[in-house]
Amino acid sequence: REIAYDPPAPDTSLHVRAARVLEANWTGASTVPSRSLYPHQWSWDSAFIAIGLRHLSPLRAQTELETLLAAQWGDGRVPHIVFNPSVPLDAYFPSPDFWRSSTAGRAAGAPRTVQTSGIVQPPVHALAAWLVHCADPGLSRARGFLAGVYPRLAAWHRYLLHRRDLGGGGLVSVVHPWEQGMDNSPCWDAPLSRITPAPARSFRRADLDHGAAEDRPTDLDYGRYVRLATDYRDREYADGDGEFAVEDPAFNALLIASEHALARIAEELGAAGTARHARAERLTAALTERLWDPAEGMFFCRDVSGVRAGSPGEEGGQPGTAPGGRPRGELIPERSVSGLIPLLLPTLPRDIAATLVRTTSGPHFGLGGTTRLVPSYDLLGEAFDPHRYWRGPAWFNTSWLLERGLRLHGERGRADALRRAILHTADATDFAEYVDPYTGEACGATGFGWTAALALDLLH
Ligand code: 9WN
Repeated sequence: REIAYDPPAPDTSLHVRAARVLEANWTGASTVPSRSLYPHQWSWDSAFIAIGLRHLSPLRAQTELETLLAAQWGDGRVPHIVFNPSVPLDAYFPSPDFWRSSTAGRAAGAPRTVQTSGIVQPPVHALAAWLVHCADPGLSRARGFLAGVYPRLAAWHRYLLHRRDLGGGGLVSVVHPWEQGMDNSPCWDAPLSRITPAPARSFRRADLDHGAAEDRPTDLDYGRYVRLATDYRDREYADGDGEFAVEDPAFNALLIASEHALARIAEELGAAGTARHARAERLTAALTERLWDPAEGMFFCRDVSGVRAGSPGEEGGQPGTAPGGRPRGELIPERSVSGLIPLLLPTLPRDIAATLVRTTSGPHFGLGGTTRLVPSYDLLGEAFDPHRYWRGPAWFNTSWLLERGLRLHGERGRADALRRAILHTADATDFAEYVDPYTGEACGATGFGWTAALALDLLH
């Protein structure tokens, strides 16, 4: 006689489902952002993923960061993609044969054993390493985790501060929209318009095999991305001569947050963190000086393409400064979520933090009113499109960063509401890559790595 068997109800809590996404995207030494769209290791994705993974497996979280840092170049840059050699070349564009890291990157010290891209992404890594350590200090100490990653993280920050101060005013510039991570943000429209696109027939986009064309960057955008990356590669990834250089608020704010984290890591390792905290302070002052717009109540990008660092301003002014003491280059008048992210900085002047909170909930971003999560771009901006990638949709990493910022600056009610909205939307969309900021409708891939990881982090 058959025994009646009542299987237990499947455990489908958000926690369990997020853990399953991270399990499914784990490749053995790192996690892919998405099995379909992004089948390799991405730099800032890995940092966010490690922040969530630490709650499931501190060992895997440590490994995630160690794998990425093992692909670091001799000059200190951490590449934005580490390619998985077992994935077919045509699964993602641009593939290793485009970047040619082991040949074109030789002068900059690209590794010989792994293939990588030659550009970078926002430096969230020291912050992630510190948070991963804190999840299990015993395991971290036993494995010498921080001692192993510290010199690599220090070299990474050194690369950015020494080779990428292209505006000459102490901040780091990105040389490609992919570096900042918000690929087709309207902030890049003006500086990109000067770039002659590579002919459409010279490359084949793989993203359109998996993503809807109307949710992705356009072919014209891609032509320009390809041109910029090709030129950088053909200069053997030497910094300083490119046609595109922009100081971005989020990229620099993440560097500052990571520099504070690096100070803590140094202290944990028995060294002094004072000089690093002081450097983070100086960077915060430069960020405010160069990118804050008091009239608009937020930070903006500064286009420093063509401004040569180290060349004194006319009439012998300071590098990075025009006669009269004004910073050189122009602010780009587009409101991006990037301009709110400095809220995450602990020592931001109080009035600036308070203004940023107001801007976040005002008509341009609508948080707590018309929008569920923070849109990537100005709701009232001419280029706003609720579905097109970084031109309006809400993303989970930026909302997570703002949740931290709101909490840090004592905005508990708003932080709690944003936390609930992030968890609800991650749950309802099967961990979407990005969503319509008004309706929460899923766009792009589902089962997306950092969405699952950051939801997990907020559950703890
Ligand atoms: C180019 C992986 C990455 C993210 C970026 C996001 C997108 C790549 C692409 O995917 O960029 O790096 O092919 O569109 O814009 O932020 O890191 O998830």
